[in-house]
Amino acid sequence: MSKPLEGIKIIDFTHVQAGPACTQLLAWFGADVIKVERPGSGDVTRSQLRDIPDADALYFTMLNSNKRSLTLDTKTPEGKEVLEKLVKESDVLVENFAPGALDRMGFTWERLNELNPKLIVASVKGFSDGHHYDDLKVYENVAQCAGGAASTTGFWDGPPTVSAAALGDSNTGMHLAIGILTALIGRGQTGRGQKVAVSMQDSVINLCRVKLRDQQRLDRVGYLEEYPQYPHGEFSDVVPRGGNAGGGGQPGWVLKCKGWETDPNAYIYFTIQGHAWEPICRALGKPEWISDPNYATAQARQPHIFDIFATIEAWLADKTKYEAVDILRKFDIPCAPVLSMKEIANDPSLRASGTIVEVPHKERGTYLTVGSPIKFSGLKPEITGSPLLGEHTDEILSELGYSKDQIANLHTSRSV
Ligand code: CAO
Repeated sequence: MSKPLEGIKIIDFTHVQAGPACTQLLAWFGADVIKVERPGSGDVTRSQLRDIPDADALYFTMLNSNKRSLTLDTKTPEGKEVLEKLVKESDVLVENFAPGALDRMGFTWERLNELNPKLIVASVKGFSDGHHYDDLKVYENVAQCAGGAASTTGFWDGPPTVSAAALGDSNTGMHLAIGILTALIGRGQTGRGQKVAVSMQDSVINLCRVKLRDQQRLDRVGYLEEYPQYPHGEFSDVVPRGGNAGGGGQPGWVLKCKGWETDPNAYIYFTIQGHAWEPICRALGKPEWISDPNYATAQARQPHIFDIFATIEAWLADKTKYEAVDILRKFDIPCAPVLSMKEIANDPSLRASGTIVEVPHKERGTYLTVGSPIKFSGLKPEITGSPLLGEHTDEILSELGYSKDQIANLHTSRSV
């Protein structure tokens, strides 16, 4: 099966998570992604949080599948020359170095554009260009705090809380991938490359747009009826943390199921969809609630929504989370079990769909990773293991026209 991005060559000058998540996605869909890494050490994640001594850590392997690895010291004259050759032959350069690092290396946008006017130069930074924090180095949780996610996540009586989901890192990488594909289509129209920049703060804000919605509603009316603070608690002038409340017009909460006393994940998420009220009442064995004026409308339910959740929890007390969902799904009620990572790793449906895949690796044997969450009718992305450090150095150099002797010299000078 041919892959849509076959023929697109990408210089993957990325590290840690935000950049690698972007280029990995493009590699799945057929791009030739050449990961450029410092000789000797490589991407810092190769050795971070290792579970097997001396083998590439899962942090690296799970973000760098389907790529080739070229070791290159881009600060030596020989290394710069190799990079320049690569730039002339590539379609995209992706980087997520600290602000100014690429310029300090001598590869400003102007220089790259001069070397290859068709090149798309894509960058992740913590903050956008011109922002008063644009000189900052940024990691995941910093972005979640600067992007409004932390102030609106967690419980009202606790501190701002970050999410386990990589809203700052992988999410930014996904935004950048969209930017790159857009620029590639744009290049097809103009014949010219361009600079594509995505900031981690902006990407988090983009996912927090419903909280900006809430800020404006709060400014106007002084309360937010879908938050647990309504109607009994207090609102200040900023969007509060709403615990596990549903973020839209459908109230919901995480509810205890059988075994919650010992199993930290024996819970389901239960949504009270307005038009599903009748089936909910039937599922719970509370048909009298259907026409009771205290329960019949969403507005009537809101003041005592937590009493309703308590009644549902009483119904759930003798049911596992799976049993509960199996009953509720028959009534068309939007709900799901709270799944642990262990359950996700072993879920047969996720294995069958290719969302969780086991891939071979030269040092590790096999490892589990997340495959493409995007499914196509005409493409089945095949996930391959991540490359060892410098595994493809000689191969890539010879593709660039270097002779065996020249490659040997580059090794001797430690430029590759
Ligand atoms: N050859 C030679 N030098 C190389 C090289 C190579 N192949 N690859 C990297 N380097 C150099 C860089 O040029 C830089 O050198 P200078 O500081 O002398 O300019 C140096 O390595 C360190 O790069 P860095 O500053 O990007 O790395 P760091 O570990 O200090 O910071 C991070 C890491 C992520 C905080 C920073 O890169 C950053 O803020 N990136 C942008 C935001 C981002 O993507 N964050 C998400 C990370 S995922 O959680």
